[in-house]
Amino acid sequence: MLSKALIQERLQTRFVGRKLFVFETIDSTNACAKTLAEADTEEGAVVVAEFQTQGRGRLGRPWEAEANENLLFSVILRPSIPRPLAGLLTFFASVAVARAIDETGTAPAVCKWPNDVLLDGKKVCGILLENSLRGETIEYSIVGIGLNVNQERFPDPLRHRATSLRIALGRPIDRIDCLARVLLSLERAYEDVRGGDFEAILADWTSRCSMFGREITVTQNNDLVTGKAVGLKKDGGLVLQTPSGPRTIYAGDISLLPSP
Ligand code: BT5
Repeated sequence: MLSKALIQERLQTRFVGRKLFVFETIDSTNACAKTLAEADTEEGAVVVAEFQTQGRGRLGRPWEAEANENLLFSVILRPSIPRPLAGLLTFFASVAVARAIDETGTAPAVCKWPNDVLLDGKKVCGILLENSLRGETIEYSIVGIGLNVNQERFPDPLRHRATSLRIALGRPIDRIDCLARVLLSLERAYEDVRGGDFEAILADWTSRCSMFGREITVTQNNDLVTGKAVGLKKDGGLVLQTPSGPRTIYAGDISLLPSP
């Protein structure tokens, strides 16, 4: 079981996770972190739960994870970066999680635009970034992370699309050790980006992404855009070469089309 004392014993961070809230069951760690951030809780505070009754992804989609098997947590950050860079925090979190996953001995973790981390072509982690913007600045950012750790089976329709560290490695993983690694990785990566320099993060993210040079489809609400993924803009926009010219996409879900 995850306990505050055991987690704090293993933490190697300076500030991330030093203020820690651990729940058995909660609606959503992101919702809780948001309430705490509104009440001026400090940067680096982390909310962890063993189970979420309303775990959420983007656009109100559910995040489903068995109790006591996974990592479900949210980090409060207060980066002093200009508003147009706010969306880049998703890339920072993806890269930080991917680096921590690599340390467990898996094949290199892959990043999928905009907010997924994959192992063996399946989603092992989803990230939900929720920013509170005031004028031109970011008041706070909540980085919500759902990492599948020891769950061995996923219900339909996730069965063929989700995986866990345990499935990838063929052995159970110490969740406290894993959480401590991810929080340390987040803190280290944050040192780079808190002042607005995302260059190294975007380079790492791009090197972990398998879609460039391939035909993909992006679904955005009811809009469907198909084209070749050619690059990532400095603000995180995905550039597609479409039959009607280049297009930059900022939100949506991508799927790779089969190679011809
Ligand atoms: C995400 O959204 O991938 C972001 C998920 C963030 C979850 C964390 S858990 C801690 C924190 N507190 C919260 O309330 N949320 C965050 P999106 O890209 O919209 O993907 C959601 C989709 O992923 C769902 O519609 C499912 O298809 C799929 N999915 C749900 N649970 C999954 C799981 N355990 N593993 C893999 N895929 C899953």
